[in-house]
Amino acid sequence: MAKKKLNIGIIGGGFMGRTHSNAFRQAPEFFALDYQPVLKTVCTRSAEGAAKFAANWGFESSESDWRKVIERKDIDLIDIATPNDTHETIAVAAAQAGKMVMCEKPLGRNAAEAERMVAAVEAAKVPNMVWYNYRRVPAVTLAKKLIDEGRLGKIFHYRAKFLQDWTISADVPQGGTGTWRLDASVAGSGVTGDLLAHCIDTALWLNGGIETVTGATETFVKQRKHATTGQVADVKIDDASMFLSRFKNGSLGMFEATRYARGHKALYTLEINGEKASIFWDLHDLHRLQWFDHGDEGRLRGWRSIHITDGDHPYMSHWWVPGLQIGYEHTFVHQAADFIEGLSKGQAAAPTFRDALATEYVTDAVLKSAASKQWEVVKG
Ligand code: NAI
Ligand code: SOE
Repeated sequence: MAKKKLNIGIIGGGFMGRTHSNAFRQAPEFFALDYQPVLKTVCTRSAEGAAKFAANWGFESSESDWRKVIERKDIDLIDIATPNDTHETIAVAAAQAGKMVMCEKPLGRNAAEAERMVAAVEAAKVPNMVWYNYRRVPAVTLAKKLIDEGRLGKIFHYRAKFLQDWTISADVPQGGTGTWRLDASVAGSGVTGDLLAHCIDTALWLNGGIETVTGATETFVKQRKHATTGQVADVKIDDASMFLSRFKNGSLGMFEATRYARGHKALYTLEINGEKASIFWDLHDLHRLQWFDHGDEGRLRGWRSIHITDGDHPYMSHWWVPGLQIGYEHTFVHQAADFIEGLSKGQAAAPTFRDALATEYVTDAVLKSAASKQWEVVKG
């Protein structure tokens, strides 16, 4: 029987436009899906760039005005892979047009934008999802299963950091491709929304809600040239951000993100310490889950390095033979496949827009606390 078609319009043809295009191409090859994703159109700011991207990735057409994509009757799903300042407008318009919506993280530049996005998709009752892809690293998904099985027991500590070093030079501009992340009007915030948001999403998923936070941020380079105006302007994003938190389950959290950790390009690590066991994971070694089980026989007790390559591990039976690895791009393939499976089952795949709003409440509270120098209560 012919599969139902899922006609996709991707808005944005940069870094994430590529990971998403690859994901929708790969997902039906490796997962048994009821829907066949069809790359109908891609939209970027430049018509020439969009046409080139479309030819490269096998899209049927290209556009340079996202509104035209939303108006098209032959598009079922709008996938937003553009900078943060565009997420709300595109998502709300897409939902109001009755399209399914997938959106890159952070959902909005702040919780107020994200709330309006949640309201729009929920009013329209359209399937929706946010690309917090690190949940779908098989080792991280295994961590979730082990926690849910109660193998860690009561959780005491959650520790996460996301370290980079690409903005140390004062010559890096604000605004422009990639460097839009340094322009607060586009990004919303700095590393809080860009990097800590990933750590928070995973933490909320693995360890439940956060009640209160106390944070500190710093902007090390105070002025930078703006790529579009050519003028030197104050930098309004946070270059580094860290916070302590109290989770609803009684555990304590410690989080850090920076773009000033010389030598680190994307060091995302998390560690969870429970009464019975501990877990450690590192994005640079993404197919290993470090596991310490206090229930092991004393003589043999120690940190185990679980190599996530076996068919028993989450997602791995869909890939190669045991012993062989997968990587970063597969997290997006898993997310696309889960979204499509969710459509078949009539069940929303997480994180939905509402799930991602919880992350925005935490990032807003962190920034509020950095300004007030007080503990702040997280909304929600
Ligand atoms: P990028 O700068 O590489 O690409 C942005 C693309 O959006 C470009 O093709 C540009 O032409 C297009 N664009 C911008 N404004 C547009 C408009 N008004 N209409 C149509 N197209 C427009 O950006 P990147 O790195 O792909 O980031 C996009 C989003 O993905 C951001 O929200 C970012 O936070 C998120 N992201 C998420 C990652 C993850 O780990 N899940 C990794 C990297 C980015
Ligand atoms: C920034 O360099 C960045 O690309 C973030 O925008 C992503 O969300 C993160 O996954 C990797 O780093």
